[in-house]
Formats: sequence, structure tokens, C-alpha cells
Amino acid sequence: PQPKRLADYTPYPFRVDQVALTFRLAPCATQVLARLDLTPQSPGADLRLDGEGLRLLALRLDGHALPPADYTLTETGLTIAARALPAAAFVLESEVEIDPAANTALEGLYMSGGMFCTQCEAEGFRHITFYPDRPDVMAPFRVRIESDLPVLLSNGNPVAQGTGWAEWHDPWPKPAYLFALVAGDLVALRDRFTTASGRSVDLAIWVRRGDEARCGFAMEALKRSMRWDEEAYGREYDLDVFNIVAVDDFNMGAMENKGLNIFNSKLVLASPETATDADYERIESVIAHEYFHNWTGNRITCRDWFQLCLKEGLTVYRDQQFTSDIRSAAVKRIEDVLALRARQFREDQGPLAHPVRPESYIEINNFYTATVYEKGAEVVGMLRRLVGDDGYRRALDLYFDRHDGQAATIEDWLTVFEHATGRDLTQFKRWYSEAGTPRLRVTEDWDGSRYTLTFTQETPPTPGQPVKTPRVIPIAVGLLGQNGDEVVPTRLLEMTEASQSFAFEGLAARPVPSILRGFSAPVVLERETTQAERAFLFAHDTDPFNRWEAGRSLARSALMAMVGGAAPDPDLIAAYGRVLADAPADPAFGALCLRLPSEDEIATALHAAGTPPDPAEIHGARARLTHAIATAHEGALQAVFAAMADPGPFSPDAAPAGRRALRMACLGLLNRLDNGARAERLCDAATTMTERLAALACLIEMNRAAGALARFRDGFAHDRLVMDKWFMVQVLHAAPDLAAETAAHLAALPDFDWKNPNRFRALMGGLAANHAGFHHASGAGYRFYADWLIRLDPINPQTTARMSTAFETWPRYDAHRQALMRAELGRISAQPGLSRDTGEMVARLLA
Ligand code: BAL
Ligand code: ZN
Repeated sequence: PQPKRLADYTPYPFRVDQVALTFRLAPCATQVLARLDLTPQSPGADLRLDGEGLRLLALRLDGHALPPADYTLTETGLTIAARALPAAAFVLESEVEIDPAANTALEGLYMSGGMFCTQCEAEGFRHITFYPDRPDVMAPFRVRIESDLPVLLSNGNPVAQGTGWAEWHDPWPKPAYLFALVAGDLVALRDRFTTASGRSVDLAIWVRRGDEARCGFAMEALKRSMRWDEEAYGREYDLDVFNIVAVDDFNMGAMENKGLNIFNSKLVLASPETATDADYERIESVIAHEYFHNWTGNRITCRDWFQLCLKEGLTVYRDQQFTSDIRSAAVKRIEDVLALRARQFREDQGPLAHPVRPESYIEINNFYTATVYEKGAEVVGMLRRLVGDDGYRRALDLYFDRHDGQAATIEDWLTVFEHATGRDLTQFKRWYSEAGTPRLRVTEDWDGSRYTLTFTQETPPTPGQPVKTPRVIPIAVGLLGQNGDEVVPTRLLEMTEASQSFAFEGLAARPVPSILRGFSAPVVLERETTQAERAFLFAHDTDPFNRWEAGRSLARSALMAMVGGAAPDPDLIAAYGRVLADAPADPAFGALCLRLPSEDEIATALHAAGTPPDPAEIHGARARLTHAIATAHEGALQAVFAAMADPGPFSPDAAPAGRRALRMACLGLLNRLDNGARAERLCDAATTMTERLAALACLIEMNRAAGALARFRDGFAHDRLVMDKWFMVQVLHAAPDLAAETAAHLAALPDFDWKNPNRFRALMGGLAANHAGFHHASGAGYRFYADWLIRLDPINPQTTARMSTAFETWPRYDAHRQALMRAELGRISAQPGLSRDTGEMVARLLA
């Protein structure tokens, strides 16, 4: 297949003034009638409509059947010759038949548990009807749904309904990727929201019968999001209704269709018995994310899919701000950076690296990546740091004023910042066009009163981009005195050159620098420093992010040394004693400080230091350090574990969730000493899924979980979301030698419903995240994983392609593992009929 290129963009030569759709729903033979009001914009242009897998029943132009000689039909669309088209506005009507029941790819209109639902982003609408399926074609939609099912939903406001039909009208012009339709036997949790200007909005969350009691938290999150967007960005909701539907079979997390968000049920349904605190936090942030798209994505959309970060980077940034505001800003920042490093840095440092705004693609679904989303959000955060809070607010106001109702570009976005603040962002734009994570090296100089920091930046080559240019890097720096006092409060240094120095004058003594506070730019900071200085910052830094960062880097160095045979670092062990003493004052932060670097993080660090990582050695070193910390601080751990017990009643709020996180961090350490005894008791007595699942993981690690796993299964066999956890936890925490075998055993169970993306991701994602298990020298993990990608690809290419990223780290390992992984990728790529999605990914992975 030929790649699409950003440079080739041309506007669509027709305007779509109105769309009217009628759906006659039937599982195997749904008829879709589409009436498009079109106006030519460019004389002499053929009318090209996208369409795939559609059976054309009729085609009329201004009421007359179109002779076959006037159009051509291919596997990807329909083209009507310019000579057959009127010079002025005309109406094109088509009738097609589609088969939602056979749609296992879950793109377009498909069935999930007896309900009809849609997923159209990015290019699903072309599986529904013939249409210019591109985001810069925006139109108001009218939709009529005919079906015996009781609940019939689409975008916009309800217009009318009767027995067996309903009509909807969405007055806001939108691209086809925001179209949605749902029909099913559903029940709703209902509420109401009054906007700042007094508009009353009916809210409903639609779920399968029996799930309605688990929607309350999502509803509260929705109302909080609606209020927050008014207060923080001045954005009000703009329809009479806002509907959310939970669906069990869904390739993504959720989708921001105008007025009708469709969610993976795991991001809606929550109760203390079934959802962990992490689930609650994720539900809250995804509800917010999809709601915030109403302005950043829907009212202002993307001109083409190369601009995906325009809506996704900004909307992730907004949902991160929301969570920071309503939970702990420091904890949120640490969690976001952990996720950024684990997913985006990893992507940026491997064969799949691509710019935040890619310049070519074969399959756009392969670019819903951590780089577009999370690095895209970091770029927005840097812009804000550079222009300040007021400048950011002015720029955003201008963005909404200027581009409302438009399909915009990154150039439009940067221009509003330039116009609102007077800054030249030419160089800053490189963050959008150049891939790769900059390395930022720093050295220091002290002459008795002047302290100078010299930074050097370098971005390694990435596929297709051998040479990099200097970026604008906002570096937040504070200076501490030897007693821990802050002698220079946080100052933002703006680096623009390859190498640049910044001086601090008039200091009485040599300070200790705290660099890249709050992780002010997505770079790898490299600084030669002593263990003692990092321990000092871990104890004293007034910036909570950097305090955590100092501890993390101490632990990482200690673990790297232990992989080489060293004993646990006694200073580090002592530092954990101070963490434990402080932790009850800020439990969520304390829990983060107690969490050791992941095995994948240690592998990355070893590779960066020039040593091919040995996954088994890393696993062993991490276990030894855990044991050493637990042994040294057993009493304190027991005390904190007891003090953090939750007297109830349950609340999912940040404070009690932080106490549970700290308690479970203590449990994980104590588990090494009591051989799982505490976990065994807790697993049966727990009143929350957070505790039950953590205890189960501990038991699996001690290889004494058989009874607990059976009881867990008996208790939750009816609950798909909880059973996903049951599948995942066993593989994720299996001993390295047992991981592939455990995965194979689970995959053979009758309830391994592998066509359900959540279940597939639970098992296979658990294996890929079990670092030492997946990368076992036998190659069994790789083989098993590739077997299942091969099996899933014909059914669901999108999920297969996304999960192929498990292999993206192959270049960092030894020759033996590299050969094994490349062989599996080669085996996948040799499959006859491999999908375009997976084909593109495997080719990039092997390039
Ligand atoms: N637009 C796809 C799902 C999301 O990012 O919200
Ligand atoms: Zn999004």
C-alpha cells in the first residue's frame, strides 16, 4: 500500500451542506440510506466518496437513478464522473446494505452483546455508507433509526420518536468520524446539569440491565468535568442532551462522538468490590477527556489525520490539568511522567519513533500512539510554561474564537499563540516535526559567588530523521542551600542553542541544583552527580517531583549495580526508612516513593549505559532489593501497614485511595518476609478490589495462589471486567519461568473469549508486561505472543497492530533475543493476507 503524506493535502472539492441518514437495522443486513446535499467548490472535479464493504443497492442524483456508466465502484470507494454532475448544488442519494453481525474488526457499525454500536474514528464511517470520510468535511447530520430495540440513540438532540423508530438532529457541523449510533436493550442512569448560562442538559449513562448501579461515579465525574471546563477554559456544553453508552467490545478506551460518547465498559462501570482505585482514577480522567473533546476535537477538529495531536495532545493536557486540580498535582505529575517514560520514551527510542505530527502513514490507526497523545500533551505543557498562564489563557481564548467550527492545523494552533503573546514559535515547532527524546547534559561551575549551569542538548537519530536540530527547552531550575533551604526559587531557563550556559550571581555558598523541576520538558536529563547529593535532594528538595525523581534515580543506580553483582546500597536502604517515616503525612506520595523502578525501566537504563539488559538478572536484583528493604524496615512497614487500614465507609477520593496505595506498597514489601501470610488473609477479607487484587498478586509471586485464585474466580465468574483482572494478574505476576506456560494454560480456558479486546489485552498485555517472562531466553513468551497476534489479525487488525508494539524494544537486547524476536516478527509478516494495519507495524519494527 502507498503511504499518505502530509505534503499532499488538498481540500475536498465539494461542500457537504447537509447529511440525512436512515438506518433500517438488522444484524446481518442493515440498510443505510444516505442523502447528501452537495455543492461543488472546484469546477470539473470528480466526486469521490469513500466506501468499503458496502453492497450498493441504489444511487440517485437529484432524484434520478445514476447510470452505471457515470460512476465507478472499487473496493475502497465510489467515483462519479465530473461530466455527470451539475455545476451547482445537487442531492446524491445512496442505499447500501451492510452486515454488522459479521463485523469483528469493530470499526464502523457492529454488534456487541446484542446491541448495535459504532466506532468511526478514524476511518470507520466508510464501512457504513459512501461518504467523503475525512475530517475536514464537516456537516450537520439528521439521523433516523428504525429498529425494534427499545433504545435508539445518535448524535445531537432527539427530534421525535415512535414505536420502532427515532430521529436525531445534530446542528453542529461535524466530520463523519464523530458520527455515532447505538441501538439496544439498555437502561440509563439519568441526571441533569445546568450550564453557567443556565441551559439545562439531560445527562444519561446507558448500560446493560444490571449494570446501572455501577455508573454513579462516572456520572459524578461527568458533572465535575462539565463544571471544570466552564471554570478553567470558559467552555460550555452546547446540546440539550449528553449521552454516554458503555460497550463490552471496544478497540479503544472511549470515543468522543458529538453528544453520544461511547465507552469501553471498563471505563464506566465501577464499584468498590469490582474496581481498583486506579480504575476509578482512570474512569474519572477518561470521562473528562472525552467530554473535553467537545471543544477540543469536535467544535474545532483536525484538517487531516496528520494533525491528530492537535486534538489529542491538547485534550490529554486538559484532562491532566483536571485531575491535578481535583486530586494531588504532585502525585499526578509523577504518575504522568512514569507513564510517559514507560510508553512514549520507549517508543521514541525504538524503531517506531515518529514525530508528534507524523508526515506519512499507511494506516492511521497505527498513529494513536503515546507520542501523539502523551508527548503531544507535554508539548502543550511546554508552550504554557514558555508563555505563562495569562498568555496561555489568551491564546486559548483566541483559538476558540478564531477556529470554532473549523478543521484546523498545528500551524493554526501555533499562530494563535504567536498572535496572543507576540512570541516567535518557529523553532518551538520542531517539537512537532522532529521525533526522538532529547538528551540534556548538564555541567556546573562555581567561582566563589557565581554559579553557572551549562546545558548541552542532543537528540539521537530516529527512523527517517538522521539529523536533529536544537529544540527550545524550558528548564525549570531551583537552587538549594546546604541546609536544604531554597536560595533561588524556581526559575524558568529557556534553552534554544545546542549548548548554552546560565549564570546565577551573588550566592554566598555553592548551591545544590534542582534541575528540570516538575519535569518541565520531555527530555532525558544526564548529570554526573554523587549518591550523597541525590540522597540530599531526596530528603530536601522543595519541588516534590524532583524529590521523588532523586529517590527514583538512586534506586535505579543501585539496581543497575546489583544486576552487576553488587550488594544493596546501605544508604539507599536507610533512605527508605525516612520515606516510611514521612509517608503517613502524604500517603499517595509516599507510596510512589516506595515503588521501585520497573524491570523495563532498569533494562532501558542498562541499555543506555551500554550494557545489554539481562531480564532474568534484573528480575533477581529487584527481588533482592525488595527483600533487603523489607528486612531493614520490617517494624516500620508493619506499623504503616496497620495505620493505613481503612475504617470505611469506602470512598474513591484521592486521600483514602492514597492510604490504600501506601498500605499495599507496604504489603508488597512485607510479603517477602511473611511468605504471603498477610496477603492470604487480606485476599479473602478485603472489601475493595484494590486490596484484593494486590493481595492476589502477592500470593502469585509467592507461588501460593491456587486456592485464592479459585475462590476469586468463584466469586466473580459472572463479571467480565473482574475476570479480565483475574486473567491478567496471573500472567503479569507469574515467575519468569512460568509466564508463557501460565498464559498458554489460561488461553485454553473456555472463558478466554479472545475476540473480546479487553480479554485479549488482559492476557496478552499481562504477558508483555511481565518483563522477565516475556523476554525469557527460551523464546517461549515471544512465540506464544506471536502465535496469538497471527490468530487475531484476520479478526481484528487494529488491536493486533497495536499489540505488536510489545516487540518494539528488540534492539536493546542481546543477539540471541534479538534474533528470536526478529524471527517472530518475520513469521508474522509472512502470513498470507496479513492486514494493512499489522503489515505496516511489522515492517516498521523490522526496518
Ligand atoms: N479520539 C479517540 C479516543 C480519544 O482519544 O478520546
Ligand atoms: Zn482523545
